[in-house]
Amino acid sequence: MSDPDLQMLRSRLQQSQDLVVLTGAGISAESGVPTFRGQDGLWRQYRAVDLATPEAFQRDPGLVWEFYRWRRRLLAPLRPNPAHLALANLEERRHRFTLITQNIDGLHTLAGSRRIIELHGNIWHLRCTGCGQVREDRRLDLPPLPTCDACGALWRPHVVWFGEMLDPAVLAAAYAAVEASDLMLIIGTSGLVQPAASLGRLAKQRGAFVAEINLEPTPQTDFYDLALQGKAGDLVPQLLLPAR
Ligand code: BV8
Ligand code: ZN
Repeated sequence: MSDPDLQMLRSRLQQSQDLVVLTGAGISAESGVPTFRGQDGLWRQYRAVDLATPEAFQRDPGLVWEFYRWRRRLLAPLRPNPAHLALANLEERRHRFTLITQNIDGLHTLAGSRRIIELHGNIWHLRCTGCGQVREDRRLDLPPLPTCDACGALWRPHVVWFGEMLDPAVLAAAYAAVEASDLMLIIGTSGLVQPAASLGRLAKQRGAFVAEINLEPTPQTDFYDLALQGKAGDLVPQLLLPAR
């Protein structure tokens, strides 16, 4: 990535009116969170795409809870990295900015971001399969099959599994932000999971300038205006933080 690209994108950011940012697992990689498809990929150990499904939970809720308890324990000591922090800092300076994330790790919230659309939910939130109540629960010693104290039914992670619809209100908010944007940054996502992967093209169709930040090209790169190759922890602060 040439510096002129970075400078050009920095000035576009300063001129833009409505910014939307979409993040994926790559923005949390430098915090120590395993990505889904990397060498230490989450899918490797667990074939997570077979476990993050309603069928797997129906078939063996204990195994699915074992997977999520393992991920919660892994995430608990991890902290936001400079990319998360730069986005939180930007939110303080820009009100017409929407952060959309595919990540369920909660690191954007920990970094201080408040206006976040969590497309796939949050691993620290539980939802009751009986009465539907949702609550935040950060305990690392959840029982093997946690049950709701109100109705006795099983809790499940309040995340969107493969084959499940996204919350329509969440999705509508994401579409609205993308359709209103004149600039979209897509950071650290392989662009393989739908419907998140189509948001960049939607922004492009609506006339926004779309830039991707990733270690490498993705199947979506050719549809975008610019691809900056490098680590999110390096590039995002250089892009977003006010010139010193
Ligand atoms: C839906 C929460 C309608 C759970 C997640 C067949 C049957 C059923 C469904 C489908 C099907 N075929 C297709 C589908 C649709 C399916 C889908 O897209 N499947 C894929 C696998 C093809 N989608 C769904 O099911 C969605 N719902 O469509 O509903 C419907 C209903 C019924 C039937 C059909 C359709 C729901 C999808 C949500 C799934 N839940 N997460 C949990 O995590 O436990 S998805 C999960 O995986 C993440 O949230 C994220 O979205 C995705 C992983 O992608 P990335 O974030 O991009 O991470 P990845 O590791 O892939 O890439 C990391 C990137 O970062 C890489 O590019 C790397 O180069 C880069 N990187 C690494 N380090 C750095 C970096 N970049 C910068 N700096 C670094 N340091
Ligand atoms: Zn309940």
